Amino acid sequence: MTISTGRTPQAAVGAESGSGAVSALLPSDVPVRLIDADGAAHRDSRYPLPAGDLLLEAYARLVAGRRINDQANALVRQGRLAVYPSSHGQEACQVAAAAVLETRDWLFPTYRDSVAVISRGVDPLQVLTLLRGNWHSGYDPYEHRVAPQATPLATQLLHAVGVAHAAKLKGEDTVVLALCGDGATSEGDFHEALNFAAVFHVPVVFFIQNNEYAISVPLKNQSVAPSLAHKAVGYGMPGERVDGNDVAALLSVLGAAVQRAREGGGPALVEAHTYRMQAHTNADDATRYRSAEEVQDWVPRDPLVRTRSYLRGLGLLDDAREEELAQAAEEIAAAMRNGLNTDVDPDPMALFEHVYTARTTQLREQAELLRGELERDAAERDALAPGATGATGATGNSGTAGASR
Ligand SMILES: Cc1ncc(C[n+]2csc(CCOP(=O)(O)OP(=O)(O)O)c2C)c(N)n1
Repeated sequence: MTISTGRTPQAAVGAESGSGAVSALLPSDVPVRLIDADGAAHRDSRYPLPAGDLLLEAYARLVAGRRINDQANALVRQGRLAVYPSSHGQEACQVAAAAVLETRDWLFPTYRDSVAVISRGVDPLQVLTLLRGNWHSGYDPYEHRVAPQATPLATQLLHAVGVAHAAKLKGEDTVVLALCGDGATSEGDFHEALNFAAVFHVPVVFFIQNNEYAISVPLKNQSVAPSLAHKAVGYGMPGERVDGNDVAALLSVLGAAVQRAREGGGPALVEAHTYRMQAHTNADDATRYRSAEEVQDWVPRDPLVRTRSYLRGLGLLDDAREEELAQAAEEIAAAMRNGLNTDVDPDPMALFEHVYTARTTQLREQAELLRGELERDAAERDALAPGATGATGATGNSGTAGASR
C-alpha cells in the first residue's frame, strides 16, 4: 500500500468491505527505497524523492549524528557516561523522525533515540544527562515537545497516544511520532497503544526501528508475522515498510504518514528495516550472539555513505562542503567532551523529586532512611577530618541537585 492522505481505515475494514480494502492497508512486499546502496536514485511511483536541499540538510544531520554516537561511546569508555545505547547505523531513522515533524508536533523517543532528540533541537549535553545517571532528565519535555527518553519498553507508545488523543479533543492539528524497537512490539503496551489509536482515530505515527535484535534476541524469535508493519492491518490502520538506511525513503514515507495524520487520516505504522551495527550498550557483548560476517554484510548499506554518493552525484556535495560538515560535527563532539568532563555533585535526596506530586508513605519512609544515612556519613567524615571539632549534620551537598561545580 501507499500511505496517502484522506484514507479512512475504519471504513476500509468495515464488515462489508472486500479484500481490496484490506490489502490497501497492507505494507509493500519489499521495503520502500528511493536511493540504492551505491547512491543511485531508485524510482518508486508511490513516494517522491525529496529535493536535493532537503537531503543535503539531512546529510549534515547524519554526519553530526554519527559523530555524536562515536563521541558518546568514547565518553562511556572514559567513565564519563554510565551507559550509551548507540544508534550507529540507524542514524537515517533518527534524523528522519525529527525532520518530518513541525515545531508544534511531539516526539516520543526511546533510550536509543538520542540522535533523534538532538536532531529535534535539544542540546546534546541535556540529552546525555539521563545517561550520565545524575538527574531524572536533562531537558524540559515541553520546550522542544520531546517526551523523556523511555527505558521501559513500549510505555512511551501509550503516552504518545494519550497526547495525540488530547490534541484531537482540543481541535489542534498536532501530530505525535512515537518510536520503538522490534523487541518492543512484543509488549502488551504496543498492542494497547495501536488498538486505542486506531479505534479513536488519533493523529499518531508509530515508527518501529527494526534493527534485527532485542539485545541478544533475533527478530525470528520475536515475531513470525510477515513483517512488523503487517501488524497494522489487524488494528485497521495502514502499515508501510521502508529501507531504514535510506534517509530519502524515510523522509518520504514518514512525511506522508505525518501529513495523513495531520489531515485527520488517523494513525499509521511504519517499520524501518535497519541494523544495530554496535552492541546493544556498553554492557553487552554482541559477539556472543551474532557473527562478524553478519555485521559486515550491513557495512555497504551504511546510511551516510549512500546519501553522500547520491549528493555527490548530483553535484550538491564536494570536498569543501564535506570538510565544513565534519568541522561542525567536531564542534558538537568537543562541546560534549567539555561538558561531560566537568564533575557534578548531585544531591542524592533529589531521587525523590518528581516521582509523585504528593509523596507516598513508602517514598517518605525511604527518603527519611536516606537522609539519616547521609547525615551519619557526613558526621563520620567530619569526625575523621583533621582538626575536627564535631559533626555538622550536613549532607555534604549544598547546591541545587544536578548543578555542575
Ligand atoms: C518492559 C521492559 N522489559 C524489559 C526491558 C529490558 N530491555 C531493555 S532493552 C531491551 C531490548 C529492546 O529491544 P528493541 O525493542 O528491539 O530495541 P533496541 O534496543 O534494539 O533499540 C530489553 C528487553 C525493559 N527495558 N523494559
